[in-house]
Amino acid sequence: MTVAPAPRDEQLFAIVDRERERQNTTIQLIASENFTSRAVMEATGSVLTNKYSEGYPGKRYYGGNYVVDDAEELARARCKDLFGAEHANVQPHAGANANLATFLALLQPGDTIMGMRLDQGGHLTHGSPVNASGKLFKIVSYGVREDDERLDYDQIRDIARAERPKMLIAGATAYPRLIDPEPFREICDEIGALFVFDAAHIAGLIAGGAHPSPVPFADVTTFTTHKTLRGPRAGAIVCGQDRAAAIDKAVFPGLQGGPLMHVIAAKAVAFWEALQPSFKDYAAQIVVNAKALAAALEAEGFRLVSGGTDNHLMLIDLRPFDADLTGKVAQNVLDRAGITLNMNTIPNDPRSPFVTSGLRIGTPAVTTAGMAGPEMVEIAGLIGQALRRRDDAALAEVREAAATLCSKFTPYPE
Ligand code: DSN
Repeated sequence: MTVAPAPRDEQLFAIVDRERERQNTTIQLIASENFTSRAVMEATGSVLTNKYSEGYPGKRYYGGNYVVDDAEELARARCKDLFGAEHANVQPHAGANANLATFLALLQPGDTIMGMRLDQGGHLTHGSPVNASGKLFKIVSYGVREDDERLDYDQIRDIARAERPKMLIAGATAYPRLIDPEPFREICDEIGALFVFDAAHIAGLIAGGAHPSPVPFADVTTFTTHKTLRGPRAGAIVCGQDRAAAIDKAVFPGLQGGPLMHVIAAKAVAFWEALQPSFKDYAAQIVVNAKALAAALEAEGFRLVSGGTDNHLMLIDLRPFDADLTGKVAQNVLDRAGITLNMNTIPNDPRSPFVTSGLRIGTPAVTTAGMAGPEMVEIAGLIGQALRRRDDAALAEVREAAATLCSKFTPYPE
């Protein structure tokens, strides 16, 4: 007996079509998003989604893994090649899992972790009290210098000397400047701490040679594959052979169950794409575009946290532009104007994280779409226009201009 094919789920696929339309016709400026290639989506939507493969290549708990083993081996080999690492674990479902697995591999509950504070640009998984990291470990944190809103390595060293954490984490979600891995390594060597670099946001900039690689300096480097790296929504870990067994054991069976083989296959595709010479140009262009957008936003009257950017993102402090305009209102206004970005706290923000005084803006997706300098100036102008006027007529005008711009740089025309 054969099973009759199910009728197409029109309801769900109409939603997918609407989302593709949204991505094609509005400007995507969320710093942690990108447009993956068709090949990445093909792998993610492949028959590999059907396979259970708990374990690692050659050591699985189920039969029939001799094919998907090749996919995971390929992903691991390409990941090692891309980052110049001795070992890669490509199974983490997300950056958060990659971080938690790293902590479980190298620490005992109650040990002290030192990371960047969430409200200064850090990440939830670096010790926020509402996250498992903050519940399982003792957390001490560092932030940015008050005057120039940049990391101060002397200040980080002073805190580390006083607090003697077992692990020091570098990496951020809302820090627009270069993070130098070398001083972190020196601090860790001085106090005998482990050094973990969370490269979630900048993995693509590192892979493309636009930012220094932490891999030779860090004990463990974690990252996501879907931000600047432009792969599927997932995470990965690279480290030296000395940490390989502990990391692998912590990911499985320590934290996760069956790996998502279709996503691992898509990671293999993304690593291959990032190994192509053209990815270097892409990574460099992300930064060129970010600098152009930052300069144009300043010309529109916005204050940028730290005065600009060295990477793929910038933070606007809205207060000098309009003291009453919150990040929350600005995000909603821009959504209505066809410009997608997110509200974000700025360092020492007087407002709550649900309201905020800032906006985070990133260039990975618009760069993938093919936009460059002139488009960055146009986008800054549209943001300025929408946030200055905010009435229905103005937002309709901006939305139309955004759609016209996107029609020349459509990510998924087919
Ligand atoms: N949600 C990610 C970001 O937007 O930066 C971090 O996990």
